[in-house]
Amino acid sequence: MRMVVLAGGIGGARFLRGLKRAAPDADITVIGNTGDDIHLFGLKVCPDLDTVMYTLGGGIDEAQGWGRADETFQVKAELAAYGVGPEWFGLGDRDFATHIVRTQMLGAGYPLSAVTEALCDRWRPGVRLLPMSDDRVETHVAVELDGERRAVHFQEYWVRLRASVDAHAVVPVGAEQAKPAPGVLEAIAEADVVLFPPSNPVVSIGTILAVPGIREAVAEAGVPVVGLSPIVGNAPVRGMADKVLAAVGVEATASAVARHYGSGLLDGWLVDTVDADAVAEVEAAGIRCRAVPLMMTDVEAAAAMAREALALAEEVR
Ligand code: GDP
Ligand code: FO1
Ligand code: CA
Repeated sequence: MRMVVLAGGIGGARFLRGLKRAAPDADITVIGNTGDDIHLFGLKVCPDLDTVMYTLGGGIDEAQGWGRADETFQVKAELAAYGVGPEWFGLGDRDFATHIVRTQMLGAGYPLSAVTEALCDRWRPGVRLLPMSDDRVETHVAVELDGERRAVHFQEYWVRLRASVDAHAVVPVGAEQAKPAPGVLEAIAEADVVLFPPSNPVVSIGTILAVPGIREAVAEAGVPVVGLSPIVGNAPVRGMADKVLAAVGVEATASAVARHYGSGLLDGWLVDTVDADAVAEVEAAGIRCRAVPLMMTDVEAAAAMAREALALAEEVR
């Protein structure tokens, strides 16, 4: 079975690990969010692609959910000794190597999709990992700081400001001009099922869908599109989804997120058992809905979620 998964970082990666266990023979293409990407110290950093690659390839820091296991921070300390920042972003030594290889290949003229494939030759994630686009897209967040309205990079909003101020707007800068990376539209058109893992609906899946052609391809694929709620008990399991949902005028509830995607895109939606009350509301919006456990406490729990998503896809097919 050919599966396409639109993924952000941690939520996407942990779900994918479960999906691989639930469907070991599936042919899985992951369309990764690159709106979180940031240029630091002359290097291109792709947090969501790397989180998927390291998680599926066995190199992730499990507790943290991003970055490398057994990481050290000597380069960061040396940069700080030179007074070279930003000091608020923690790039580890092992992780630095990934960004050096990526930046070197980009400089030699390879597109990000080819670079990602080359990095995956080492990590063997067991899925085809495609960036949503080879073109530069950068998510910026409009905030008010010291009484002044300004836009900050998404990483600055999340890592430096810890989403402590309201997000007034979220803008995927460059998305309108971006083209889907080679293979993205083809994978969607050839898929037997499209899955939205419990990734951030605004700054992960929303950004991928903002690349012209991708939303349309998913809506017109003519196969089941099933999503899993990243909101459990009216709050994100982790991260700042509540803040960025507010910026787009959507309540942080499992039901509101499903209705935000809408029945034009989604055929099925899974909510956590604590949100069973949301089922009727989602179904009234024309989206088949089930309440099942949605906490990815370990790989087996994520695999059980993947099985439920695939079962729901068969129900709506
Ligand atoms: P990020 O790029 O690292 O932020 O990762 P994603 O965008 O892929 O996923 C972030 C979302 O995953 C957050 O909104 C979380 O609420 C959600 N999430 C994380 N862990 C879990 C979990 O165990 N269950 C569910 N349902 N959602 C989760
Ligand atoms: N998240 C943090 O909270 N602090 C960091 O210093 C940090 C560094 C970092 C470096 C590489 C990488 O791939 C991810 C990193 N993250 C860090 C995670 C990242 O900022 C976010 O979790 C995702 O981009 C959110 O979608
Ligand atoms: Ca992300």
